Amino acid sequence: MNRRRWLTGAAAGALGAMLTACNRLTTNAGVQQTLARAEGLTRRAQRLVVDRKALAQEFAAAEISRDFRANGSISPGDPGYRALVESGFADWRLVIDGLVERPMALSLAQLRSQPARTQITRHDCVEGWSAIGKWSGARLGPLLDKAGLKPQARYIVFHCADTLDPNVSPALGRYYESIDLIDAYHPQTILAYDMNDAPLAVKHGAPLRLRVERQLGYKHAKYLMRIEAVADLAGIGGGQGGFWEDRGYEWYAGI
Ligand SMILES: Nc1nc2c(c(=O)[nH]1)N[C@H]1C(S)=C(S)[C@@H](COP(=O)(O)O)O[C@H]1N2
Ligand SMILES: [Mo]
Repeated sequence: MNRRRWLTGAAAGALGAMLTACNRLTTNAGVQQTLARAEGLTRRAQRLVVDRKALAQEFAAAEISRDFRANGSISPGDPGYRALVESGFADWRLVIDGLVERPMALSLAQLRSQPARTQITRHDCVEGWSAIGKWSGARLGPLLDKAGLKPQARYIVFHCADTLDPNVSPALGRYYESIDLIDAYHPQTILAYDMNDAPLAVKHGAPLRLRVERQLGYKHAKYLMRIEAVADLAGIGGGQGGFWEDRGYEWYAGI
């Protein structure tokens, strides 16, 4: 039976592999019969989601890196951000808007009183380095439930304060990222305000950064200002779902 092979493809998480496996499946007469049954479809769809819901590995306190490298923007010069740093982020608010029933603007104190999670995880950057850190933050899922996603919402976009590429228009030069709802509701997806038991340092994205532990480093947007629920990613930045995606990186950077 090809079911085992199909599952191997799903576990690999590579869309290409899955599509290949699916094509192999749909040309098999026996499997075609199974697929014709709604139950079979549901089980396969479920299997896909279950794989995406698996937890990233967590580590012991003793394994936390002594020197967690900072990368990309480490001291944004954007005047709006500088002003926020000067005031100790007193005036900073996280806006949650777009396709939500109840748009919100949350202070750091309000975020700290939301359902939270602490986790020690490994950050993997495509540039070839990794580091283990301890992160505490508000779980994104419950926050989105509070805002009330509209049925058309399919992606969550993270708008950041920093301009990483000053040589293009602000819309293209500012950092941003996006994830789908499976990752948004993943239990380890948090808006982190603490790193290694201390408030997030500027170089690591103060006052708030995303941790989306099943994906590579560039998805973990720092300097969060606004979270927007959208139906599609066209029309945001360069349209590919993120600053680096607009420059050729994969949108789904699963690990
Ligand atoms: N706003 C913003 N977020 C960002 C970046 C950035 O330049 N700006 N760099 C990304 C990359 S490539 C990595 S590896 C991590 C680095 O996080 P760190 O500085 O805490 O190590 O942040 C990601 N998020
Ligand atoms: Mo990175």
